[in-house]
Amino acid sequence: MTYKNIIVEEEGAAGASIGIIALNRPQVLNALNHELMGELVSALEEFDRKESIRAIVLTGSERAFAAGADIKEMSDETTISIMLRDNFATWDRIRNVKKPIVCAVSGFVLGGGCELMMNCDIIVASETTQLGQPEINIGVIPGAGGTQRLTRVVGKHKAMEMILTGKPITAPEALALGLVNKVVPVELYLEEAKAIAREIAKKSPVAVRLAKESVLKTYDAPISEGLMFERKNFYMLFSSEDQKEGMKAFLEKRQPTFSGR
Ligand code: CO8
Repeated sequence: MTYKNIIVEEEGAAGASIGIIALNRPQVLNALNHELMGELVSALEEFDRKESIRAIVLTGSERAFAAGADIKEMSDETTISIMLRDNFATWDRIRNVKKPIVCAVSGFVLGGGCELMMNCDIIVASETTQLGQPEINIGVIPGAGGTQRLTRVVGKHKAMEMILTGKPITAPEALALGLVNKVVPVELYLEEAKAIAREIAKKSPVAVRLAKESVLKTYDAPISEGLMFERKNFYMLFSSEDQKEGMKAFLEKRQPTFSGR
């Protein structure tokens, strides 16, 4: 299949290859629009079906893994339009990928970008990575699992700080919090992620599949309720003047004035 917003490759020995997907919208720092998300899920599911692929690497560019959901595309949504569009159905399909996904991040890992990263299984970050949930700066909240997954990984107080101030953290801070597995120099982060994927590719694919499924079972079982709760609140914010003002101000490159309505 040919894709417009991602680059898809396979590497390695026949029968035990790894699949590599790179997000590729450099002009907007890999902002996640509907088209990119659709392509990403198709590519992930294609690798999941293909027997010779044993592990998947998901990456972006050195400057940005992804700077979040596409604010331009989202800015005019209403509560009803965004709910009916149900983009999260696409995100839910990422959760159902059976093969391990090693995420190689660098540069900006923000908003939906951070949430996408947290859907992966093992994370390698470059030293230049900045990770955060800055949605509060544009009058909304994380909508693709950020309030739930970040809290589980880093704990309540750090999650509160990140989500309520919108300030990003550095790669070494993320490592200390257990949000990423490894931090390596920028020229090595993709290679390191591929090395981990190749290591997994040598194991029994059945054992790998059941191991991933088992870890996610404990991790995901009670999360579904939290995800629905967060989703409703995210939709509700598209009725607010602050969401309109926050996203408009971003697109007009000015500071927002929030009214609290
Ligand atoms: N959406 C759309 N365009 C973006 C985004 C984005 N998230 N981020 C950057 N861009 C665009 C900029 O508008 C700019 O475009 P142009 O050149 O046409 O003006 C280009 O990318 C380069 O960006 P900057 O000039 O701003 O680059 P800087 O290096 O000065 O700044 C930053 C980089 C700090 C990353 C800055 O771009 C920024 O703050 N971006 C927005 C970050 C953000 O708020 N992310 C959260 C978005 S909301 C979200 O993710 C909710 C997820 C919920 C799930 C939704 C599923 C539907």
